[in-house]
Amino acid sequence: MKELMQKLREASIRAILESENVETLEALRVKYLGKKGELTGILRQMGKLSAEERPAMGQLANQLRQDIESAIEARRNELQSAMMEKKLEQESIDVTLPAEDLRIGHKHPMYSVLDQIKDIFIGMGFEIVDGPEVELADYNFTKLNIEDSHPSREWTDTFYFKDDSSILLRTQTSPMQVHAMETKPLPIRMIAPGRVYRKDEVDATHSPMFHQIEGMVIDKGVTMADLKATLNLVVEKIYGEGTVTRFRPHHFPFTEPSCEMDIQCHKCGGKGCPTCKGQGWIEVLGAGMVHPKVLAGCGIDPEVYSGWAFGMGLERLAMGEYKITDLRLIFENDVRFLEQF
Ligand code: 2NL
Repeated sequence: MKELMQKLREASIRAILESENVETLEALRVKYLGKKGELTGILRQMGKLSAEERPAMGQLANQLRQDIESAIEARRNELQSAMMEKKLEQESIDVTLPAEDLRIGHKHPMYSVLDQIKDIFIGMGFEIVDGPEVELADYNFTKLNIEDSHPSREWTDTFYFKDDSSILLRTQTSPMQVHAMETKPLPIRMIAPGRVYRKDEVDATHSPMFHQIEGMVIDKGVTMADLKATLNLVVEKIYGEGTVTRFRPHHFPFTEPSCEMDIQCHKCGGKGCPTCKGQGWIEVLGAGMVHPKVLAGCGIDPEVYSGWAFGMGLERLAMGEYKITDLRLIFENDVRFLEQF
């Protein structure tokens, strides 16, 4: 029995030292020390021994168990630290390797023109107002003196949320000025840029979603002279000093009188060229004196206060500024397009 144990000691210690990973090591533990293991097998035979022999053999067996256990433990530690070392080696970072190229994005051309316009108006003391794209028809149409039968209210033109045409996607940014007149203390100097929606089929010049910027001033004694002077200053900042403008009579339900402003073509100086389509003039915005009915409807006394307002499409401005010929390019967000600005 002593010999059996000596053989087991030699065989097990060797196998433990030669084991290559913790899984094999665990299998060895079961093989030698498990319930059906080899040492247990030997201990079972203790019954055959005499009472004198038994204690010494028992002690030997216990010693062997302890030695095998500590050999397993020692090998386990060795294997684990080797594994850790290998892992650390694999995960080490070579800080001298060249870094991956970071693709840094940049401003969308729409936001370049928008930010430019914002800066101009902020410089003149205007406030920038943001607001909801889902509106009540009351704010989008009625309070702007747009009558019930106006074509822009048609189901074919406007995105409505309800059968009764009471809630819609705003078709212009004017509801923002209505909210401002109803809630802000006077005087008001504000611009309201944002998305607007109309049921248009997509083509090179139309999109069901586009951007507008509207502006408004309400104060005592505001006249058409303020409108012209301010807007002249704005286009000079955008198109350069000395830019010639003209104001043509027009009609909007929410302003009276109303006008459209053209700039003399900055390309040909008014002679007529492809940029101005041979006209010599380029239409840039619509404007007018806020209609007394609109003021009164927002709780402002038109006998005391007056105001001017304007509205313009941002896409057309961006397309002109960056020579973009197809509106769809602005919304596709293809990096090959965006990278050019
Ligand atoms: C255009 C013309 C315009 C306004 C918008 C406005 C808003 C209120 C009262 C009065 Cl609350 N006016 N906005 C005024 C004149 C013209 O837009 O061609 N937009 C693209």
